[in-house]
Parts: sequence; C-alpha cells; structure tokens
Amino acid sequence: MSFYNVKMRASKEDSHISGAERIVREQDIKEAVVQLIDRAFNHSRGKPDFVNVKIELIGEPIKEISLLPVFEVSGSYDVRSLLLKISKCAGLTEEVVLDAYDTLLEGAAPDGSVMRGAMIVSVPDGNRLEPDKFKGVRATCLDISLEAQRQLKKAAGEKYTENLKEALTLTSKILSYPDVLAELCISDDPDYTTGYFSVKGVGYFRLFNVKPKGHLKGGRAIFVKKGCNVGKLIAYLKETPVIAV
Ligand code: PML
Repeated sequence: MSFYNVKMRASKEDSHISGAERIVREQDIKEAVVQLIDRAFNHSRGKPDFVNVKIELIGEPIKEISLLPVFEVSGSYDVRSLLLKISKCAGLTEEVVLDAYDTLLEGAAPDGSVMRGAMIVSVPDGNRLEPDKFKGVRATCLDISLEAQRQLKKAAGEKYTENLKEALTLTSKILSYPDVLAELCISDDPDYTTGYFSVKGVGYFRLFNVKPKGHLKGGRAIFVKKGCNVGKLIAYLKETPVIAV
C-alpha cells in the first residue's frame, strides 16, 4: 500500500507562521489537505499571505517508533534548577544544557535571531555541530497513529493541544535516533510559554512556564553524543518516514 507525506507551511511577509504535516494513504490525501489549510488560516500568528502544500509519495517502509511518555511540570518553579536536576539524573552535562537554554532565549543564530530549525549540541563538550547556524536542522516525514493520538488526548485531558501532539511526535522521532540524548524546546511565540525537555529513556517533561510571557525568542536544541555523525543524523531526521505509536 502506498503512503504520501502531505506538508503545509504558511508565512506572512516572508515570516514563518505555521507548518504541519501528515502521512496518509492516497484516499485520505484530500481530507489531510483540507485540515492543513484550515490550520494555516486559523493560527494565532495571523493570516498567511503564502501557503505551500506539498504531497510526496513515500518510497520506503514507514518505521514505527514509540511516542514518549509525558510528565507535566506546572505551577511556579525555577526553570534553570529544574533543567539542572533533570540533566543530572539523566547523566547529561548540566552546564551544556543550561548554556543551550540561555542561547535559545537570546536567539541562537549568529545575529541573535531565532533559528528556524534546531541547533545540535555535542555532549559533554558543548560544541555546536549544525552545518547551517541560521537555518539549523529540521525533522520531517513523521506522523502519529490514530490510536496513540486518542490515548494522548485521554491522558492530557483539557491540557491537550495540537501543539502538544505535534511537538511530542517530532521529539519522539528525534530521540529515536541512537546518538541523540535529549532535546530542549522553547516556542518563539510570545504567547506560548509551554516548552519541553525530552530525555532518552525517560520521557517528555512538559514545562508550562519555560519562558516569561511576551518573550519573543526560543528554538530547539538537540543534544547528541560526542562523535555523532551529523550527516547521518540530519538524513535520518529529514528523510526516514516514521509513525509514532
Ligand atoms: C506543548 O507541550 O504544548 C508543546 C510545546 C512546544 C511548542 C513548540 C512550538 O509550538 O513552537
């Protein structure tokens, strides 16, 4: 049976507004396109002046990966102390994680702007490995099964959002690569203060107050083992089709 990757990205005055994707059978392409277009025109960042929808046949078997378990962290807490604690328990170098957190809040691109994709940070030395320091690295060709989505909705209850589903699917793919240890994400939407720290073998720590409200910067940091082959990692993140179950 053939599957297709349907991708949408929307922008306004050349600035990214939203993007989403699905992996579907031929008979479900139309429905997926309608959902994605609907999403493009109903985003809190405003109406797009450009929407691109791309449909590609997937020419290889789709790999099943496990959706990470979610741990919610709400209330008032100090993000840096929490990151430090989680990093320590997970055997990650604390300074490297805290440095990445500060860098994302300052804008991780060389000119201090927000990177579209993720930076790749080597552990324990903290070196930045992404070849393009402005664009970073992006993971695509991924989706979540209907059953996993149903269970996630049930578990998250009223705290369920489409952002959660997409972020969790994305980071589950990123962490499924053997040399990836963890990922930290802070939204660059000034009104969305929920981010996450996902850790291999542990799960997705959903941080409801990862940055102050109104803060315009954010981004993603992927932590990898020192010596990780970055070319192979990037190829996996971009090209290997996965479905989180
Ligand atoms: C969530 O758990 O609600 C998603 C957090 C990450 C959001 C990333 C983004 O939308 O930029």
